[in-house]
Amino acid sequence: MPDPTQKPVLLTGASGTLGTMLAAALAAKGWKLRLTDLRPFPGPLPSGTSFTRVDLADGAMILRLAEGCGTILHFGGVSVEEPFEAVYGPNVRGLYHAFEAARREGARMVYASSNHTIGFHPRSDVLDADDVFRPDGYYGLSKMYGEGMAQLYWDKHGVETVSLRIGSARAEPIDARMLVTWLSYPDLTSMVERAATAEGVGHAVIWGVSANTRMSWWRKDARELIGWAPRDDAERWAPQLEGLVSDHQASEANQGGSYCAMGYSRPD
Ligand code: 15L
Repeated sequence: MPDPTQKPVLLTGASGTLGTMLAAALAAKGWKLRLTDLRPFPGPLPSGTSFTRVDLADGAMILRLAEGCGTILHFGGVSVEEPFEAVYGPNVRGLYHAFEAARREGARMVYASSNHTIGFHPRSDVLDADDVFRPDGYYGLSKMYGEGMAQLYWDKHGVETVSLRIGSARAEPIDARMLVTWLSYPDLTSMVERAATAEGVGHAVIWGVSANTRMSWWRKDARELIGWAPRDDAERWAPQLEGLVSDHQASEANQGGSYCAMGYSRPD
């Protein structure tokens, strides 16, 4: 794989919470980062990086920005549940622009997918990464489409992608569900590093979750293939978070939590 300290890496969604964190962490490791987002970058740019403000809707600009890149970290687009029309442009059309750029450059793609692709699985299910999708909203559905796009671009064009099915990536967990789903920033960073640099991944899917004591929902994935092992554990927050649950049945019964309850109208 191209060395990210030698060959430029495009990071979409660079102004978001995860993008900002990754920009700083990867720049500190000497990665040659080209940052992009629709929104301005919040704060000073990490040293050695450049930033270009671009809408993912602008396919020509995305292609131009990706010129010469060996890796694309695709963290751009809508990152929470929103109405269909709001999700569609960035997460389907914009996604296509990012994958087309990867195809044109022969670049490795690291794709920020989400646990909301499988959110309607009950919490009693133990899932492997190739188990059936059960999206819990339009956002999760778009991430499922993204994983499908990754598979298509591998099978048809030989573009390699690691899809990171991220749980709850935050500085700290904030409710009882996140004692299971939390992904620490250091674990996210090491996962992105391995996903960008591991050889021979084809299209690989990884559960993006820390080594949480309570992580009993997600099992087999391609972590050994990319050589990634998380280290952090949400358990130290258990005393204050255990009781922090919602009063919505669909939210507490299913892995996607509150996303399952949004707009819920099933007459149970
Ligand atoms: C996600 O995919 C979202 O981007 C994030 O905002 C959280 O809601 C997270 O999932 C989660 O499931 O906790």
